[in-house]
Amino acid sequence: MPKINATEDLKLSPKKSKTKLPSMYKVIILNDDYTPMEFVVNTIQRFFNKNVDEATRIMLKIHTEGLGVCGIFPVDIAETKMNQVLNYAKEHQHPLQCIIEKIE
Ligand code: TYC
Repeated sequence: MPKINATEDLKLSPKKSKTKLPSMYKVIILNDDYTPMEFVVNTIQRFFNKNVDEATRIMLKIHTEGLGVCGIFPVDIAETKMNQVLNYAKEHQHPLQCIIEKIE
């Protein structure tokens, strides 16, 4: 049957939520040949609130696989964590690298 009132479709369509979730970013630490393992464990504990066992597991993953995810955060927090790691490494004259990557 033809529609008499076209606005009826709008009324019946389900409401779309306008509040969208923030994009999330992985904070990733990279392996290198020079930074001591103990310093990496200490860094992960300090900035990502991990205990020594969790931090050691992540450090060993980075050491064997080349990189490891230390946490997932909204962009401003992810950038802050990345900069904290980079500054801390620089202060201690280690070449430790940290990046962020958007989760698609
Ligand atoms: N590969 C380093 C070493 O053998 C240890 C290391 C682990 C360095 C993790 C960086 O993100 C890193 N001393």
